[in-house]
Formats: sequence, structure tokens, C-alpha cells
Amino acid sequence: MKTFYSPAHLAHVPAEEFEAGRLTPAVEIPERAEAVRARIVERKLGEIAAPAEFDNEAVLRVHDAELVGFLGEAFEAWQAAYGSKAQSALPSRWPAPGLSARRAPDIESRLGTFAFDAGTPIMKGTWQAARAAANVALSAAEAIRAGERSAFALTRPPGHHAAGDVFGGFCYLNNIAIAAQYLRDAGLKPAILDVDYHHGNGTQTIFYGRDDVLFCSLHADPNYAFPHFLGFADERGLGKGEGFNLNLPLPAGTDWARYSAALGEATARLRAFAPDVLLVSLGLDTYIDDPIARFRLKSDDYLRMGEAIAALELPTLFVFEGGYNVEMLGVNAVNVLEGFEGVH
Ligand code: FKS
Ligand code: ZN
Repeated sequence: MKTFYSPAHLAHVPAEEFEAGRLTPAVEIPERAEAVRARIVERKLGEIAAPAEFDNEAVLRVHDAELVGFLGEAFEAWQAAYGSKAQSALPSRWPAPGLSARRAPDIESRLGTFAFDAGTPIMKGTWQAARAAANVALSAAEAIRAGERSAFALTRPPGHHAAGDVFGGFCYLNNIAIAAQYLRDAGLKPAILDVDYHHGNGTQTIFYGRDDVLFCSLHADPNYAFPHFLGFADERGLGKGEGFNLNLPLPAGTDWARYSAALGEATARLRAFAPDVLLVSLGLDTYIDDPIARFRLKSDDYLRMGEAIAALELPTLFVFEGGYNVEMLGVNAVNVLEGFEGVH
């Protein structure tokens, strides 16, 4: 399987996020993608290619120009306001209902109109990294469009929490949604399977009113897990999109027995949709020893996951999302890809 990867992610180095009333060390760090890259080399999974340059058009099919413009200029505005020692722009105020987002007069207020949490810093290299990740996803999508059976977009920063007009959850641009829309615009019928531990609220929102892109997600129940405000089972799509969004929230402690049953439900829905192409939001934070999550999948289970995805017999684009046990991240990610390829 061919992997697409850009070193631009190395310049995006979050230090801290704000949660539970305090700053905690960032977990979405460059070592993550490097661990996966090293394992791909070690296992000789296939070529690792640099992405092509895509212009903003494909990004703007999914994201509002206001968000894209803001992400491109936010860090400079932040430094202009707070000085060159202020290395991370994080919001501290939000226009909750009743307040006017339109009036945000300064950079910190503007940050709060575009970000939905305080865990997604904008640094000097963030925009370049996010934009390169979109190119990585688009290059992998183009490989599939041109006839490849599979491809892996080793994207970082991740994407599935970013919606058309908002960023957050370590995500700035929704890489998988941009890739899915690109394939849709090429005349294909895409379906998205999200196996990250966290619900892909951004991807859900982007396609919520549509019947031409199916979104299926297995994730930790938002009653106890991020993103908290979306991902419930009764969210089934809106208007003609009704029935084209499938959420399968799962309890804390979910192991492979429980998980694979839910995966069976998702694959049944995917089969019924009869897509031309499958895109997988590949998060490995379902792992038993993930530091921020509460599922109990083991490394060998990821081989079975890859096999279950391969059984759909579709051209498949894997897009990297979360997973924070850096030591096992490479093994777990590549196990899905090798399970898919039938190597084990
Ligand atoms: C838990 C703090 C939760 C935010 C978690 C974001 C998860 C991001 C992700 C992605 F794939 F996007 F990377 N903070 N103690 O894993 O879903
Ligand atoms: Zn996650």
C-alpha cells in the first residue's frame, strides 16, 4: 500500500491544552506520525510519497472561506497582539448563544468564534502543517481515483473534528471530508467509516444534510467522552440526509468482542449503501493502553479490523486521525493496513 506523507507536520508542535481547569501537556505531538512512518518502513508496507500541491479549491468545497482565511492569518495576528514569546494561540472566550460572534473585535475573540475548545493551539507552523495534511489526503484520494485499490494518508494534524466553519479537537481542516468531496466531485459515491475513539463531529456535520455521502462512526459515547456535544445514536441525518448518518456510541471498557459486533452493524450499513469508494478515519486511540481513552482493543485486534474492512471489497482510502500511545501507535496502525492487505 502506498503512503502519502509530508514533513510539514514537524513544525506543528503543540505544548499544552486546557482542560479540567489547568494546562496539561499536549498529546497530539509530531512523534505520533513519525512512529507510524518508522513502522511502515520497518514492515516494508510500500512506498512513502510526498503529496502533490492542490490549490485551495478542494479545501473550499468543504470549509468556509472565513475559516480558511482565519487559520492562515491567526498566528501573525496573535503575535502582533501578544508579542513574539506568545507561541501558541489558544482561545479563552467564546460567543455562546446570546452573544454576537460577528462583533469579535480582536484576535482572541475571533479565535473563540472559530474554535470549539481550548485544546487546539495555532502556532507558527500550524497552518502550513494543516494545509499539507489536506494535500496528503487529496493526493491519496487522487491515487484511488486513478485506480489504486488502497492508499494511506498519514495526515497530521488530524481532521475529523473540524467542520465547515469551526476547528477544534486537535483538528484544523477536515482531511477526510476534503478527500471524500474530491472523490464525489470526480463522480464517485463515497462512504466514510470512522473508527477513531472519538466521534467525528466535523465529518458528521459536513455531510449531515446529504444522501450522497454516508457517514458511519464507532466511538466512545459522548455522554462520557469528547466531543461531548455530538455523536449520539439518535443523530441520523437531516432532510434528504436522514438515514445517511450512523452513530454507534459504545461504553467505556469496550473490547474487541463488543467492538467487532458494532463494526458488523456499520459494515452492513456500508454494504447497503453500495459505495464506489470507502474512506476510513483511522484512529488508534481505541487501544487498551491509550493515555486519553477508555476502550480495550489489543494490537492483534487491529489485524482483524483491517480484515473486516477489506471484506467490503472496496477501493479504500485510510486517513490517519488519533491515537496517543506513541510506543504502540506504529504497530497498531500498520496492523490495520496489513490486516486489510491480508499479510498476516
Ligand atoms: C481527554 C481530553 C480530550 C480532546 C481530544 C481530541 C481527540 C482528537 C482525535 C483526533 F483524531 F482528532 F486526533 N481532549 N482527557 O483523537 O479524535
Ligand atoms: Zn480520537
